[in-house]
Amino acid sequence: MKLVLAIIQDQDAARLSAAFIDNNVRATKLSSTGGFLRAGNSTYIVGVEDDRVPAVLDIIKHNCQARDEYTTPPLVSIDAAAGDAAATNPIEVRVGGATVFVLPVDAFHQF
Ligand code: 2BA
Repeated sequence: MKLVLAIIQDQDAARLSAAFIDNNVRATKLSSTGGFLRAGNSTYIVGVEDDRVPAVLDIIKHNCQARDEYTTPPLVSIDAAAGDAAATNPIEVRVGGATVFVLPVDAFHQF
């Protein structure tokens, strides 16, 4: 058995949840926050038999799309001693459709 951890954009969550249900994939959705953009995203935990991992990855791949987002980096200090800081220009980042980890599962219990 494997544990698939998939971090996706919130905009794709409803579609992905529906696709999991349609394909009889059991999943748990967590609300998460990206460390860089500090924006909300969604993390899915999916426990699945080894032979179904490729199908689960395929569902994620086909229901999550990459998008360009803009973020403003933190103020840059130009004279720390004087406490001066300059605003920085927004930068564009390409946020992936999905960041996915596949982990081995030692044991699975449901009580
Ligand atoms: P965030 O950390 O908010 O990152 C959003 C996007 O910002 C990233 O997209 C990437 O394009 C960019 N980015 C992240 N860190 C950066 C940095 N230090 N310098 C420049 N640009 C940076 P993705 O790579 O597609 O990641 C989307 C989300 O997936 C991330 O949101 C984070 O929540 C998660 N993630 C990505 N890689 C991860 C990892 N190795 N471990 C845990 N979570 C990860």
